[in-house]
Amino acid sequence: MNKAGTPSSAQAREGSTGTLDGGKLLELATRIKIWGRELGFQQVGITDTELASHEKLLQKWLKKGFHGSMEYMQRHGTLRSRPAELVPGTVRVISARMDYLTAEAKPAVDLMADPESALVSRYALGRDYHKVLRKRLQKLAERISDETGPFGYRAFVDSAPVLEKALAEKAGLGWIGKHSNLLNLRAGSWFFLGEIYTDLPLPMDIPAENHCGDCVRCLAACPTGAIVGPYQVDARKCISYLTIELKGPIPEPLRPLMGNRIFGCDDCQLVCPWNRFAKMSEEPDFLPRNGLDAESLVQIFGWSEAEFLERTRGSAIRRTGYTGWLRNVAVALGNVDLRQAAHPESVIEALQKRRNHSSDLVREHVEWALNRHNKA
Ligand code: B12
Ligand code: SF4
Ligand code: SF4
Repeated sequence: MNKAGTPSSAQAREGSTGTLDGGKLLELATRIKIWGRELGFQQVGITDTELASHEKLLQKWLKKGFHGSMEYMQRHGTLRSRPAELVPGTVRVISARMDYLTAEAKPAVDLMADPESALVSRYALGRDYHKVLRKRLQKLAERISDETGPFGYRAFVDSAPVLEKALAEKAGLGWIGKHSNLLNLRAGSWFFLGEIYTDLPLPMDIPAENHCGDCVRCLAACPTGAIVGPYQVDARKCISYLTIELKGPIPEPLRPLMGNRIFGCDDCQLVCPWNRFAKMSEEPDFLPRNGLDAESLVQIFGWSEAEFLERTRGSAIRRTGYTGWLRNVAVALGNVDLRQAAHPESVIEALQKRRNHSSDLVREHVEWALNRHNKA
C-alpha cells in the first residue's frame, strides 16, 4: 500500500526544545496521548528507534521475493528499519492507531454470500486514510509545539519507508499477529497506523505481548494460501496485492480463488477471534462512499472511466487505476457461479460488452472470464 518515494512531503521543522527535564517529558507524554484521543486516534504510544530484529526479518522477507513487484519495499536499504537514518536526529517515535470499521457498511459476510455483488475491503470504503490520519498527526505535532516550542519531527502514514507495525508493537499498541497485521487485545485489528518521528526524548511505553497462542485461523482462512507460515505473508499470493499493487495480469491459477474480492481482502481479519472486540469507528470520513459497500459487479463493470474517477474521488481505490479496476471486476465476474446467479445472462452480457476494450490487460481478463463460463 505504500508507494513511498523520498520522505519529502511531511511537514518538518528543524531544531529541538533541548531543555525539557524528565518530569516535564513525562507530563508531555501523558498529554500527547490525551490530545491524540481528542484528535480521533483510539490510542497513542511511544517507542525508541531500535528495530534490529525486525530489520533481519524484513531482509529475509525481501530475499525470498515476497514483495513481488513492490519495488519500493527494497529501494531504501536500511532507511525503513532505521528511523534515525531516514530522519536524522530522531530518538522517539509516537505511534498512533485509528479504527476504521463502521456499523453503516453492509457486512462483508453478506457480500461474500452473494457472488454477484462486489466485495471491497473494509479499509477502502471511506475516504483515503492517508489523508485523514496525516492531517490529524500534523495537528498533534502542532499541539506539541504549542507546548514545547519548535521541535524536530516528521509525520508519516504509509508515506515513506517506515516499519509501521513493528514500531506500533514496540509502542504498545498491539502485537503483530500470524496474519502479519497489528492487533489489539481490546480492539482487534481494524485500524490504521501512523506515526511522528521526533527528536524529543519522551518516556517510552511497554511493548505489547503476543496473544495468538495456538490459533491458526487466519492461515487456514486465507483463500490463496498467502500466509505461507505464521507471521509470513507472501504478498505475491495475497489478494490485496493482486488487486491493488500488481499492475499486470493476475496469475491465472490464483484468479478462481479470488471470488468477488475486487479491491483488497479481509478474510484473515474476519476470522480472527480478537476482532470480536473491535469497536466501531464514529469517524465520518470512514463512512462508505458512493454505495461502494453494496454495488453489483455488473453495475460497476459498466462504469466509464469518468464515472470511476467520480465515484472514487478521495478514495484509496484510485490507486488501482481504471484498467486495474476493470481487470479485477472481470475476474470476479468470471468467478460467479451462474447456476446460482439471480441474473446469469447479465453477467455474460456485461463481459461481452467489454470484449473489445482498448486495454490488452482488460481484454485478456474478460476472455478468461468468458472462458470460465464456456462463452469464449
Ligand atoms: C507492503 C504492505 C502490504 C503488502 C504486504 C503485506 C505484508 N505483510 O507486508 C500487501 C499489499 C499484501 C498488503 C496488504 C494489506 N495491508 Co498493507 N501495508 C504494507 C506496508 C506498506 C509495509 C508492510 C511491511 O513493512 N512489510 C514488510 C514485511 C517484512 O513485514 P511483515 O510481513 O509485517 O513482517 C513482520 C512480522 O510479520 C515479522 N516476521 C516476518 N517474517 C517472520 C518470520 C517469523 C518466523 C517470525 C516469528 C516473524 C516474522 O517481522 C516482520 C518485520 O516487522 C504497510 C505500511 C508501512 N509502511 O508499514 C501497510 C500496512 C501494513 N497495511 C495495512 C493494511 C490495512 C493492509 C490490508 C489489511 C489491506 C486489505 N484489507 O486488503 C492487507 C492485509 C494483508 C496481510 N495479511 O498482511 C495496514 C495494517 C494496519 C494494521 N492493523 O496492522 C498498514 C500498516 C498501513 C497503515 N498505515 O495502516 N500490505
Ligand atoms: S488479505 Fe486475504 S489473501 Fe491476503 S493474507 Fe489475508 S486472507 Fe490471505
Ligand atoms: S486469527 Fe488467530 S493466529 Fe491469526 S492473528 Fe488472529 S489470533 Fe493470531
